[in-house]
Amino acid sequence: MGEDTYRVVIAGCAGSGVSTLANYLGETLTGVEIREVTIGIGTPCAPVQADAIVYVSTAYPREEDRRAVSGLREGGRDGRAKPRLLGVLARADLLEWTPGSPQAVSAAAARPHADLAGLALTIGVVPVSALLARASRSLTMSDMESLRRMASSRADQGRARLGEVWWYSAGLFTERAVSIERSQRERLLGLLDLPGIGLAVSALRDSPEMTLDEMGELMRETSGIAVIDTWVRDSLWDAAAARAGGARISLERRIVQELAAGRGRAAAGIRMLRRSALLGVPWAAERVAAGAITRSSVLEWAAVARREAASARTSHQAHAALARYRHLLAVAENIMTDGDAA
Ligand SMILES: Nc1nc2c(ncn2[C@@H]2O[C@H](COP(=O)(O)OP(=O)(O)OP(=O)(O)O)[C@@H](O)[C@H]2O)c(=O)[nH]1
Ligand SMILES: [Mg+2]
Repeated sequence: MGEDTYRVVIAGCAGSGVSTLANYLGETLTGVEIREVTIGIGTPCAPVQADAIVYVSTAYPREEDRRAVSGLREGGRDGRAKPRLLGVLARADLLEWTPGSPQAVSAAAARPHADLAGLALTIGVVPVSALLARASRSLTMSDMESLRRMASSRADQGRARLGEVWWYSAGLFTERAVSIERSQRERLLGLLDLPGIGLAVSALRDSPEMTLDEMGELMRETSGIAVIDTWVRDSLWDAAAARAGGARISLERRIVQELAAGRGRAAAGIRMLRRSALLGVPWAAERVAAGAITRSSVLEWAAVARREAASARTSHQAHAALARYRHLLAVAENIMTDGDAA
């Protein structure tokens, strides 16, 4: 793995939901290699090199899951710090869902299952529906049109919100939900699965005016994916900062040597150091921050990073925090210069 490559590994047993989550991350993260690792039953997990690892668990982790997690914990990145490791309880939309029930699905409802899986695996586990997270980005106007047609087919009957027989299985849905084309039934099942379609139709029965954007937002909210988005970007940001911290220390050492040997051109060296302070990664904190970025907010983050550098317990953490601090100072300086120029 090269200096400029960042890698996130999505690991889990076959069929656990690895590819759906990996595809979501591949679609939403730029400049990162997403690698899937399938854990075999009975074979030890080979060490992986990554900046962050997401372990996809089922509700009841088995022996091979436990073995894989402890193997992955030992992994490193070219002898650097250990990658961060987070557990995900996949297909969380299905866990508390009962076919035919009017109860709304949500990944959050699977929280107790995730906690139990976390206890078994001895890592933090968050419930996520990667399927609904992907759907939130790929639903189209014609999907909305189909969902609307299904919602309006019984809107006037005043019975249970999802009382039709086809809510009991994907097979029944494919055969019986005839208010929309068969190809659309199949597409919706692939995109949302039955719980997701039920959620969308219920929402439209409650709020017929709902827009495509609002539906996307509902799916994203229900999917619980925001926790993963934040965690992955934070992990990458830390990895980028630690690398930059290491690189900068060798640059500083070189400049000091040059100066000591009387060959130094201090001004050029300092310019180089200042330029190297900026981390050009898309997941840098100030790029993903919500709201306006002002010089004072950036300086506040810098102060936090400085405190973290002072209280770091490992040299890896110290390098990362110091690099974050310098990056944020450079960002603040840029904001100031841009402001002066305006
Ligand atoms: N309802 C629901 N289904 C999901 C979710 N994630 C994955 N699935 C479905 O579960 C099945 C397996 O998902 P994959 O993501 O392909 O799992 P995998 O671990 O890559 O599986 P293999 O490559 O076959 O080992 C597919 O039919 C997916 O559509 C989810 O969040 N919710
Ligand atoms: Mg797969």
